[in-house]
Amino acid sequence: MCTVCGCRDGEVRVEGRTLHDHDHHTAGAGRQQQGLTPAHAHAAGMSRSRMVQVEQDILGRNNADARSNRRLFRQRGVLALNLVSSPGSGKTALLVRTLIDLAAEVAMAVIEGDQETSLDADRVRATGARSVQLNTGKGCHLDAHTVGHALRALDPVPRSILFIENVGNLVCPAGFDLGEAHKVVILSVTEGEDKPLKYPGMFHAAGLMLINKIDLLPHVEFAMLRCIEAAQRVNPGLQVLQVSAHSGEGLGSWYAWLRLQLQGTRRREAG
Ligand SMILES: Nc1nc2c(ncn2[C@@H]2O[C@H](COP(=O)(O)OP(=O)(O)OP(=O)(O)O)[C@@H](O)[C@H]2O)c(=O)[nH]1
Ligand SMILES: [Mg+2]
Ligand SMILES: [Zn+2]
Ligand SMILES: [Zn+2]
Repeated sequence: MCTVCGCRDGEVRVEGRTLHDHDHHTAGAGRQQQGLTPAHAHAAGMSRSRMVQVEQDILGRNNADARSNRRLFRQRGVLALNLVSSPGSGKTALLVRTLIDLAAEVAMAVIEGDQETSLDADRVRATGARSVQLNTGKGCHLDAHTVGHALRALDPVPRSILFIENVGNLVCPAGFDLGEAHKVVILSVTEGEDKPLKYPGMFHAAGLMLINKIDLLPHVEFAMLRCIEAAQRVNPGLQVLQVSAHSGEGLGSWYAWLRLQLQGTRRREAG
C-alpha cells in the first residue's frame, strides 16, 4: 500500500481549482510529508521508524476524514460506493449506463477521480447527472479529505446514490477509506483472470466484484471460474457479478444489488 508516493496536496484540484488555499489541516507532519517518496524520505535521513510513523499519521488522518464523510452520508441516507479498478476496466462506461438506466428511479451523482482532465466528468454530465471532477496530479488514489471537498461542492441530495470513481489503479486506492458503504472492484476480461491473486489487497477490500466486458469473452482467453475462485480465495465474502457495459448483459443483477444496498441504507437511516 502506498501512503508516501508523491501525492502533494498543492497539486490536487477540485473542478480545476487547486487545494488548498485554506489551512485547516496543514499543521502536523503527515500531510506535508505526503509528497515524499520512500526514497526521498530515506535520502532526507528519515529513519524507518519515522517513516512508519508518517504512514500511520496519514492513514489516521484519512480515517478521521472518512468518518466525517460517513457521518454526512448517514445523515442524508446517501449510499456511497467507491469504484476501484485498473485504468480502462470500464468504470465510467458502467456508470454512464447505470445513470441512464436508473435515472427515473433514484437520484445519483458522481465524484470523478483522475490524475488529469475532466473527460470522465464530462461523460457523466452528458447523461444529465451531476458530477464533480477531482484531479490528483501525481497522486495515485483519492483520499477522504479530498472527497470531503468534493462533497461540499456536490452537496448530494438525501436518499441518493453517490458513486465515487477512483483513480485507475489496482493497488493504492485499496488502502484509503473514503467513507463509502462498499468498494466495488471492476475487473474486465481483457486484464486476465490472475489479477485477484496478484493484487489481493483490492479484492480483499471490496464488497462486490463486477467482471466487465463479457461481450468480449469469445475473443479473449479468460478463465472465468478460475478468476472467481481466485477472488473468493482472497475474500470469501466477495460477491461476483458478470456484466457488459456495452451489450447490457448482466446489468440487471448489478441494478438489483444497488437496490438491495439502497434498502439497507434507508433502513439504517430510519433506525
Ligand atoms: N467491449 C467492451 N468495451 C467496454 C466495456 N466497458 C467499457 N469498454 C471500453 O473500455 C474502454 C475504457 O472504458 P472506460 O469506461 O473509460 O474505463 P475506466 O475504467 O473508466 O477508465 P479510467 O477512468 O481511465 O480508469 C473504452 O474504450 C470503453 O468503450 C464493455 O462492457 N465491453
Ligand atoms: Mg473512467
Ligand atoms: Zn500509490
Ligand atoms: Zn482541505
